[in-house]
Amino acid sequence: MDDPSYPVVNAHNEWDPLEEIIVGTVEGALVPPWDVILEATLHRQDLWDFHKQHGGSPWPQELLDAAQKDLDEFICILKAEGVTVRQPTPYDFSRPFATPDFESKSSCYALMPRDVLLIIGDQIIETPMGWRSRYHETHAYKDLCKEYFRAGARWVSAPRPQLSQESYVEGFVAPQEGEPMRTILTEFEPLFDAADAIKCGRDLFVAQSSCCNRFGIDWLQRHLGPEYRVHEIEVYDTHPMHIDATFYPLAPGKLLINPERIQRVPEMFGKSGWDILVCPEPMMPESRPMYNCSRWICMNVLMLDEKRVIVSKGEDRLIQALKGWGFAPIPCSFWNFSTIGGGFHCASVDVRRRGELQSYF
Ligand code: ABU
Repeated sequence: MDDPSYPVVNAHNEWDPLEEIIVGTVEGALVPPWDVILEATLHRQDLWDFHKQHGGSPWPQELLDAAQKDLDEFICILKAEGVTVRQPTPYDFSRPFATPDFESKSSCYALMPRDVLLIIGDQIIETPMGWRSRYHETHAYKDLCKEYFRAGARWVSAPRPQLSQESYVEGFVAPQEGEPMRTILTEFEPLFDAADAIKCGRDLFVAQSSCCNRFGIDWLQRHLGPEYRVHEIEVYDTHPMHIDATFYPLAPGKLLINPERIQRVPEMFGKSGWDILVCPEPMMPESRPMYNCSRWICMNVLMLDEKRVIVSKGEDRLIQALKGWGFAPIPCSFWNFSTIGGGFHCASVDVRRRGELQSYF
């Protein structure tokens, strides 16, 4: 950073020029231990058995090696594009733990900082995550948070959830395709992952999911105060988890949407002249096992500025579409990382983008 007077943490949207980012790590990653919430998040039921059998153990080495190779390429591109890359502190995720309300065989990983830390302006918010096995995941980021705090950032934690049985709908069964949308969370306490929200200056867009309830959205709005408007987006997803493969403002006036999950774009976009960019059908083969997300993870790109966008190699339809929409795509191999984790947006959290808080509506 050239200018020492500039905030060390500063992120108001998804597209201001990116200067510093935290990228997750494959090191120590474990298969998430089986928990009721996995039934609500995993799109493919045939993968439940894998989690039931291997949950709490390291991912097979060949999957980890392949994911590491993708992550190395991602980091290499970021650095070559002038972005400072930070990574979490190594943490032993294998230790079992218990609270008065639940027990977990282990933690999971620090693959996806986007879920754990919500950065709004100069503020880092540790989020009240809904997965019991991710309860202590924030520990892998504490060193970075302390460093950013000492350098001037604000740093808070949302109310620590209890994640007792009262947080989850008893006997929950995820809807079949075409059935009305429902989610596993009750309104017992505020819950959300950082990736359930997406930033667009003074406006934030959030969708209820298997990690985010209405109470969490209300908490976020009240915490951020009247400077911000938190909008709940209606999505259709039988296994909803996060908004960043569903509804993604890529640049001023350009909103990328998942055509299967978004039936109605809020009027404010049309009224303000935004282009609605419909994500083409993913190209990842359907046969590829996806242990943590869906093929729509192709939408989970990362903007380096209003033009440059890191996008998965192999997603040629999306790459062509992005070019046609005026972007400059930078392809990076990522299907192997996505197999056990998520996309570029999931695998990172932008710490500093050069820009000011403004309204785009
Ligand atoms: N951030 C993860 C998105 C998961 C999915 O929609 O496939």
